[in-house]
Amino acid sequence: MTTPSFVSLTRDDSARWYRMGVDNGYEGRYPYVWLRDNCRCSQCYHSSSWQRSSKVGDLDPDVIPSSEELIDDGRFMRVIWPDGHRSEFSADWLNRQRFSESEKDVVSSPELQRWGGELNRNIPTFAFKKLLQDDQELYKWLNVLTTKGIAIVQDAPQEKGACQQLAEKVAYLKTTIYGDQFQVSSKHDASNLAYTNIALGLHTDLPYYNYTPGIQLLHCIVQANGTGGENQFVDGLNVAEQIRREFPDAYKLLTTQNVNFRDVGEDFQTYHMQTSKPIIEFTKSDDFDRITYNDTARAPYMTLPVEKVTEMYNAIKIFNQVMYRPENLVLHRLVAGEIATFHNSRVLHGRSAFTVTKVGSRHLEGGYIDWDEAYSRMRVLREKLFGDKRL
Ligand code: OGA
Ligand code: NM2
Ligand code: ZN
Ligand code: ZN
Repeated sequence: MTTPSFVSLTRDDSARWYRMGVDNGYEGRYPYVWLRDNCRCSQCYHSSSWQRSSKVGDLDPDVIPSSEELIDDGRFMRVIWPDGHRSEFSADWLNRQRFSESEKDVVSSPELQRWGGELNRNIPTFAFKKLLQDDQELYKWLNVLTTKGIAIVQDAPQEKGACQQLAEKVAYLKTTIYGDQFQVSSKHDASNLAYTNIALGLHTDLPYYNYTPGIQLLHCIVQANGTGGENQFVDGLNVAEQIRREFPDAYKLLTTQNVNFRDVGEDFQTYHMQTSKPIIEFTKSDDFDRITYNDTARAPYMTLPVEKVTEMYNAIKIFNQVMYRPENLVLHRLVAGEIATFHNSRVLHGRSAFTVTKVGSRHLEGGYIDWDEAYSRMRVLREKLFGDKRL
C-alpha cells in the first residue's frame, strides 16, 4: 500500500474549511479551526507524549488561513496562518481523521455475538501457556471476551498465581475489597456466600460497585471431590433482548428503575459498599452497556415508592425466569487447571452446591481485570500485529 497523496485542495472561506481530495478516492472537508487545533508542530504538539500542548483558550474558532500549498509531491499540505504560524499535515494522517463517518472503535464497539445453550460443550477455549507466549493468541482471547464474553483457558498450573500471570499479559489485577486475588473455598465465618459450599444463583460479581470489575478470571485449582460445584453461565445480553421483545413493561422497569445493592463486612478491608443501578442498562444510542444482578447482595432497602414494590418484584422475577430458561443456560464443571474467563457485566455466572469429603478440597482462585486496560492492550496488540496506526 502506498502512502496517500493529495490530488486536490480548495478552500471555502464562507464555510471555513478546506475540501481535500486524496488519491485513494476519498474527499473530505477539514474545518480551519480544527486544523489549527491539531497542528503537529513541536510548539503545538508534544511528540513523545503524543499529546496536545496548545490550548483552546489561544484558539480563534473563526480563524481563516492566509495561504496553503501542497508540498513533498502532494504527500503533505502546509497551511500558513494569519499570525505567520505554519502547520503541516500529511495526506495519510488527514485521510484517517474523517468527520462524521469516523467509524466506531473496532476494539471497544465490536459486533456482539449473542449466545445461548448452543455453547454447551462449545465454549471457546485457549491454552494458558500459549496465551502467555503468543500475542496473536492473546489478542484472539481478548477479542472473544469482547464479542462473546466468555472463554475457558485450559492447562494452567494447579497452583495459586495463574490469574495474576494471565492478567499481567493484559495489564494488572484490579484490587477490590476482597483483595487482588481471592480464594474461593468453603471457609468458617465466610465473608461472602461464595466462600461457603452453598449454591450461588446466577449473578454478576461486585454489583455494589459503581465501577464494577470488567473481566472475571476464576481459576480452578481443586474441584470438589464430592458432588456439585458445577458452574452455570448465561448471556445477559441475550436475556435482555428476550425480555425486551416478550415483556416490554418489565423491560421498561428493569432498564429504568434503580435496584439497590450492598455488601458489608470484613475481608481484605472492612467495608460498607453500596450503590444502585438498573439491572439492565443500554446506552443512549441503544448499545449494550451492562447487566447487574446478584441476589446475595440486593439490599433490603429499596429506593422506590412503596406502591411500586410488588411490580418491581414481578419484573425481577421475569428477569429470573428468562435467565433460567434451559435454552439460555450453559453448564460447565471446571476441571483443575481451567480458568473460566468472562465479561463480568454481561455474562451471569452461578454454581451448584457442592460436597467435599475433606474440608477445603474445592479451591478456586479469582481475580478481575478492567475493560479500559483490556481495550488498551488490544489496541496496542493491533498496532503490533496488524499495523494499525495511532491516530
Ligand atoms: C464467586 C463465584 C463460582 C464458583 O466466587 O463469585 O461465582 O464456582 N464462584 O465457586
Ligand atoms: N467474591 C468472590 O459479588 C459478590 O459478592 C460475589 C465475590 C467474594 C470476590 C463474590
Ligand atoms: Zn503549531
Ligand atoms: Zn461470582
